[in-house]
Amino acid sequence: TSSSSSRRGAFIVFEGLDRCGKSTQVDRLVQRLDRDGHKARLQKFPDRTTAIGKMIDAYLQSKAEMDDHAIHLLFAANRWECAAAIRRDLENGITVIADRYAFSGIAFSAAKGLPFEFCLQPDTALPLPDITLYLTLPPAVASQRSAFGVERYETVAIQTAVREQFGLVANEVKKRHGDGKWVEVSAEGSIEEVEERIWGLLEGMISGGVDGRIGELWV
Ligand code: Z5A
Ligand code: MG
Repeated sequence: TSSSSSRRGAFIVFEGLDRCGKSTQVDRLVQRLDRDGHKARLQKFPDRTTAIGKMIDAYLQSKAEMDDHAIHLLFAANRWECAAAIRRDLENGITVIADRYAFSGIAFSAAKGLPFEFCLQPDTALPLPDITLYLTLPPAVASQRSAFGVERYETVAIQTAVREQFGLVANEVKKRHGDGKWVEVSAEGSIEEVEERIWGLLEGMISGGVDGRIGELWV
């Protein structure tokens, strides 16, 4: 019989286009788990608090220019500097919920024209999410939610190119790690409706914990 101590926390990633509601849903999920007395931690990517994160923040706000390859590597480096803490928390039974991850990194850089294989490489062997929820929203609904912000990438043309690349990223995840690792979830409806839809998908994995070692991305 598998004792509960052999089970680790689940690593759950939220991805999706701009304004589909990732941060809203991630916050609500962490609050729900806190209320239930379940140990959970939110990890935002980019993590703008680190030294590398501050460089990324300046780039996103167009306060700094950067070569496309260089900023791609910085986004990946920003994940690597958080990787050991994610692994440690999972092993200690803490559920880690990430707001964006390597898949955003690949989709945005590939949308700018960098070779797909180059984009995959720097995140190789990062902790593998147990599940990635890809929130989907028809562009017409997204445009009603709120105006685009002022950050780089927040235009219709870029978001359209990024959506296409997310499709290729999804195929790659399914091919290398199995169909269950990437799940599309409709982000249409009220915040509460989307929250319940997400909870239905995650409840078992979170409350039961996960068996087995933490995988490595693309390996
Ligand atoms: N980027 C990259 O290039 N490479 C990388 O490796 C990584 C990221 C990790 C910053 O990301 C940029 O970095 C991003 C990708 C790139 N560029 N773009 N685009 P970020 O995560 O910091 O971006 P953000 O500023 O948090 O925005 P967001 O993530 O795009 O939005 P969101 O989190 O998905 O949506 P939200 O903030 O939860 O909701 C948006 C609005 O809709 C808000 O007013 C909500 O109250 C409202 N909302 C939410 N849900 C609903 C429902 N159900 N109904 C109605 N209204 C709703
Ligand atoms: Mg967000």
